Amino acid sequence: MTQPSILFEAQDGYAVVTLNRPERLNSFNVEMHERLREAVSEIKRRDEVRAVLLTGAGRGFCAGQDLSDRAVKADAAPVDLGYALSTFYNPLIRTLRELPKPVISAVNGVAAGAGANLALSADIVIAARSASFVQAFCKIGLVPDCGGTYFLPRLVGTARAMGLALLGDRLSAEDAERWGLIWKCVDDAKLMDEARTLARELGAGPTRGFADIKRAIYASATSTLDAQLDLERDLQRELGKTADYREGVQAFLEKRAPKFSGR
Ligand code: LHQ
Repeated sequence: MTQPSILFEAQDGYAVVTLNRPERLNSFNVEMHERLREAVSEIKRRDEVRAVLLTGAGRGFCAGQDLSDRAVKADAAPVDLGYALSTFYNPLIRTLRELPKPVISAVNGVAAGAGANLALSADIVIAARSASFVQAFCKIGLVPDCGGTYFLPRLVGTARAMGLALLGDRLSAEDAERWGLIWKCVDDAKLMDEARTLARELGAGPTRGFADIKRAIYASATSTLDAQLDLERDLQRELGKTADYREGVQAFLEKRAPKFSGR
C-alpha cells in the first residue's frame, strides 16, 4: 500500500503536518500539493486548531519541486512552470502567511528550492543542527520562488540573499541561525520536542493577538512608521475588546497563569 504523501494530526490546540515522500526528500508532486491544500483548509476551518507545525518525514524537510514529475518535465515541448506556481505554490505561501494562527516549520533535514522557501515562509523556523537550506533554483536556470526573492533580502540583507540565490550553496542550520535567516537551530534529537513545545505554547495563546502580530509585522515590510503607528492603534483598539485581553490582565493582577480561549 502506498503511504499518504501528507500526514496530519491535531491535538492539544495545534496541528502537525508532515510532508511524507521521504524517498524523494519530500519533494512536491501534484498529489502532495493537493493533500497539503486539504490539510491547510482543515486547519483554517477548525477553530480549536490554533497553531501549525510543518515538518518532513525521513532525512529531508523538502527538496522543492519533484523534478521527475510529469507536470514540470523539461523535454522537447516547452513547459509552463508559471502554471504550477499559480495553481499550487503561490496560493500555499499566501495562505500560510495570511493564516490567522502561528505557523512553525521544524526543518528536520535539507530544505531545497521551493522547500527552502516554504520553510522560510513560516512565522517561526526552528531547524535541526544537521539541516541545511539550499536556494537550488540557480542550478537549473530558475529564480528563487515561493517568496524567496521577498524573504531572503528582508531576512539576511541583499548581499547574503544575492550570494545564496546566485551560488546555490548549502547554508547550514547553524549559519542560518547566525545570519538571522531562522529563529533557532537545536540538536537533532531535540528538534521535534522543542517544536512541539513551541506549537503547544502558541496553540494555547491569545490567538487573535497572534494573528494581528503576524499582520502587523508582515505589513511593516512594505510600510512606513506612520502607517504602522496607525495600524498598531487600530489593532490594539480591537484587541482591547477581546476575552483574551481581559483574561491576560486579570491573570497578571491575580499573579496566576492566564487561560486564553483564542477569542
Ligand atoms: C529528488 C529531488 C527533487 C526529484 C532529491 N526531485 N527527486 C516550482 C515550480 C515549477 C517547477 C520548477 O520548480 C519549482 C520550484 C523548485 O523547487 S525548483 C528546485 C527544485 N529542487 C531542486 O533543484 C533540488 C534538487 N535536489 C538536490 O539538489 C539535492 O537532492 C539536495 C541538495 C536537496 C539533497 O542532496 P543529497 O542530500 O545529496 O540527496 P540526493 O541528491 O542523493 O537525493 C536523494 C534522493 O532524492 C535522490 O534519489 P535517488 O533515487 O538517487 O536516491 C534524488 O534524486 C531525490 N531527489 N531532490 N527535487
